[in-house]
Amino acid sequence: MKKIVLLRHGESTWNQENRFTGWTDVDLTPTGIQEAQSAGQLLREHGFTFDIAYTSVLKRAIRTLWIVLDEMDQMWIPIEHTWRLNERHYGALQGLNKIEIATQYGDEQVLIWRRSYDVRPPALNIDDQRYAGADPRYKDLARNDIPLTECLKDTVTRFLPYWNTTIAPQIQTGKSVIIAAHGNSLRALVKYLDNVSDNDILNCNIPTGIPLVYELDDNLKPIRNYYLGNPAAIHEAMKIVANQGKPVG
Ligand code: DG2
Repeated sequence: MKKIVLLRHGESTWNQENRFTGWTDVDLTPTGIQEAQSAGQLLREHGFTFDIAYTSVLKRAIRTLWIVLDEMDQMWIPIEHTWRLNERHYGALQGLNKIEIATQYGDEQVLIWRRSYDVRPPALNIDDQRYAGADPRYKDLARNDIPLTECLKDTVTRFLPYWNTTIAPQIQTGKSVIIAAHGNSLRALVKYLDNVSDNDILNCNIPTGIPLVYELDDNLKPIRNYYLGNPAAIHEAMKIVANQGKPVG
């Protein structure tokens, strides 16, 4: 039996401000740092050790991974960064407040933009300052690979080749893997691993900073998955994520 750990970064400044983040490179809040520390402690207490780590090129995920590995005294393991694990690109919504957008467009529309499988949020214009084309970390990408917006399906399409060619073979050879990434790039992986239907993935909300363990058979088919930590607190954390796009009152 093989085990992998998926971890959404700890709370970011834009999670705290309830803004659509996507490819914007915001950092962790003090709460996010604490969440990452607790995740590392939990993993250590449960006897996890890792051979290799994968993360995005966004600092909220990278820093979370550093903190976790520091808590585990495993900072020496190789870390691979890939844009393919970046958060789903939120297009022209990036930077906007989720509640304000829900007040303007209705919470149904926001739910569709946040959680539907194949509906893209409004796209950025190529001359928008938020367009990632001029960012040096993406300089080797083909222009078509730099998104103007993405739905979850697009995120699955860009992430799966990396899973198939890079991460899965490492797991197959017996390496113990942690993936520190984002709410929606991890939903893309969960959808693939568990073969979740396009409809059911709407209800999947991944909380910040709580390790999600997958036990896999030799063909990397899931046997079971579970979060580490207090079930009531985890349930509450998922509810908080789900409600981020709902107007108050
Ligand atoms: C959040 C997810 O991404 O937001 O892009 O706003 O995981 O990097 O904080 P993350 C964002 P929701 O899809 O849950 O609204």
